[in-house]
Amino acid sequence: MDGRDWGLFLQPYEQAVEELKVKFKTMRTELKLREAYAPIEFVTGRTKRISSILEKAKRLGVASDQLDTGIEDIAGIRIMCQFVDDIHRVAGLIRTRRDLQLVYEKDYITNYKDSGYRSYHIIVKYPVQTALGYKDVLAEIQIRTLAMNFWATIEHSLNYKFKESLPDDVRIRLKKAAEAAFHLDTEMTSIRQEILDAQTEFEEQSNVVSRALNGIQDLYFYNRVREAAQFQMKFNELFEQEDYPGLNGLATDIGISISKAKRSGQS
Ligand code: 0O2
Ligand code: 0O2
Repeated sequence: MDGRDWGLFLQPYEQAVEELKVKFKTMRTELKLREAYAPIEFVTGRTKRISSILEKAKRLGVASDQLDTGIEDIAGIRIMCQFVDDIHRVAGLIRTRRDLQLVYEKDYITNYKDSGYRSYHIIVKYPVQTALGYKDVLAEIQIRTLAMNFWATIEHSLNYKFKESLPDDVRIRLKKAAEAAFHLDTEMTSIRQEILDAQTEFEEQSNVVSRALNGIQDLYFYNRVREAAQFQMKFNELFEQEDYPGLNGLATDIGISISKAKRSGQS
């Protein structure tokens, strides 16, 4: 390991991180334009510190000439999402990309770590164009929610401070805090679902109202004045009672009357 030109060694990794950051930030911008909601909140990236590379190589028994295959997270990208569902959406989008190759995935959301750590990791092979030609580098993409990131950032800094010898009570409290962060994610997901359901219900209610009122209008057009007036009275009553299933039934009845009116108009 001695005498290695670290600047030269790290250069393709730095290039991979910069390029991947641009690509995922662009993915966020594009999805926001297309769908008004981006499953990506923000993207960060880093190359691993030399001391961390050496520590990890020692811990995993990776030889100094095998660092590029033995250490998978020298290039690291982090994608933060609002909701757990977004993580799976982003992972799906990464799987279909043609500018990188999937190596393997680690689902630390389902199989969270003993520490309480949760995130979805995807190891990819990414080709960078160097002055001397293409070079494949390994990169680790971590996808996590804002809550998972909040926990992991603080836990990482505490672990660093205590050099991995966290007092037991602190370890236990951190694990509990990880559960609390995940509970927050679950709660936010269910609140979001309720909002989406309320939006759908509101749209369905407005649709049923316009279906009934347009139908009544059509009956006047077919000169079914008495029928139209009766439907209008029934409509007013159901609308007053906010009886949407009733209004739905009424809209169907109105539709049947219109069909009959059309048929008798043709004969
Ligand atoms: P914007 O439009 O300013 O938000 P860089 O090379 O500066 O593009 P790098 O080196 O990854 O990116 O920087 P850093 O400091 O790691 O942060 C990356 C991006 O994530 C920055 O935005 C930060 O503003 C954003 N960011 C960091 N923490 C948070 C956070 O807690 N919430 C949100 N919403 N954003 C955060 P950009 O890329 O400079 O763009
Ligand atoms: P850095 O440079 O400080 O970000 P391992 O043998 O567990 O170290 P492995 O199997 O190679 O590692 O990779 P793993 O566990 O899939 O991913 C390692 C990275 O995931 C770590 O990078 C962290 O960024 C993150 N991570 C994994 N476990 C935890 C955890 O318990 N707490 C926090 N805060 N982050 C975790 P490094 O090695 O810390 O490097």
